[in-house]
Amino acid sequence: MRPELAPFERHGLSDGQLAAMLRTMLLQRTLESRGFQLNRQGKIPFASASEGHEAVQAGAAMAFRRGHDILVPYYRDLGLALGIGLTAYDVLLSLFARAADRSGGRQFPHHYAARALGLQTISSLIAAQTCHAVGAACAVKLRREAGRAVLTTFGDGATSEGEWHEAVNFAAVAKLPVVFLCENNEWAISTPLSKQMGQPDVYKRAAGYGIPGAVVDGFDPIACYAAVAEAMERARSGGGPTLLEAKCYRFLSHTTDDDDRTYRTREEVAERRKDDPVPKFERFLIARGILTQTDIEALKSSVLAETNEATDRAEAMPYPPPAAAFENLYEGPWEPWQ
Ligand SMILES: Cc1ncc(C[n+]2csc(CCOP(=O)(O)OP(=O)(O)O)c2C)c(N)n1
Ligand SMILES: [Mg+2]
Repeated sequence: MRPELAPFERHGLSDGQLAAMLRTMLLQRTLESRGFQLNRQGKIPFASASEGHEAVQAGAAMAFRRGHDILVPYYRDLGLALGIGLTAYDVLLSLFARAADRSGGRQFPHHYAARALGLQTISSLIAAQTCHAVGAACAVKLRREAGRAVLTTFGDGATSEGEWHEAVNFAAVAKLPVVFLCENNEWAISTPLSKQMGQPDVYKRAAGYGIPGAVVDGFDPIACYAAVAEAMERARSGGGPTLLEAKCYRFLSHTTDDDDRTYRTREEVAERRKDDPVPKFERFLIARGILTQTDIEALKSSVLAETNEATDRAEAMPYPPPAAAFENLYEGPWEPWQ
């Protein structure tokens, strides 16, 4: 007989929500390797990597209230975007830069936007999004939009930028409804954490701004959900900003344009892979009797089928016509974030 497992704290998440988080994590991983494959086949110029960030993003997405909250993410947030409703087809249209992409094929790959989902367009400039998020939170407060909060994400490297400090400070002074979530993966391209900051904990800086700060295991989607849900609820109910830090790791190169073998050892990466959050969460859900191995195989087949179908459909779509390069620049009828 199997020994009884100690009960786990599910923070109100149903079995269906736990399974949905795993599906998002699996879809993220499948879509991401599709991006790398398409790049190596010469079909797309570029793709980002987010392996190692699946748990924090699936947890954060589950804490986001679609239709109410605003998400101001960064380029490594594929799983967060999927978790709040972006589709595999949207992602592939972005990678293939087709006319049907929401930006008309003109944004950088993995720089999504979807107004209906509350997903604000991504800025490539490190930390710039934290100021955009504070602006959005300021608008929410001035308009007295009750029950609405802004979630913004960034890497460890972004916390060295002046804009990051200005954003957190302004939000703290004005008590804005915003949550700052650092996805600390220990690297900023080739710069290790030890060359980025004098001590390794980003969340401790919260004290310097007079706001709550907390750290969470970024490989545990339930813990990440709980931390983000609590901070978002504080923001929605007038309690002001929070600085969260999720400790995770980047398993792949920075992007398809980078080769991490030039600056970190294979041993380091292999060691961190032992804690890979995706198989870890699969094992957890099986051990708790929430899913069976067969259920997980079915989920994997379904995300692969979805990715294959979206790849073929997006690839068959036309590029924007050359004249479209001049549309939506200076005048004419256009809406931001379309
Ligand atoms: C202002 C600015 N400086 C430099 C860059 C080049 N750059 C792109 S990603 C990156 C590393 C960012 O690292 P981190 O914030 O830890 O996020 P991660 O990519 O590790 O998730 C840098 C330096 C940039 N995009 N913008
Ligand atoms: Mg980093």
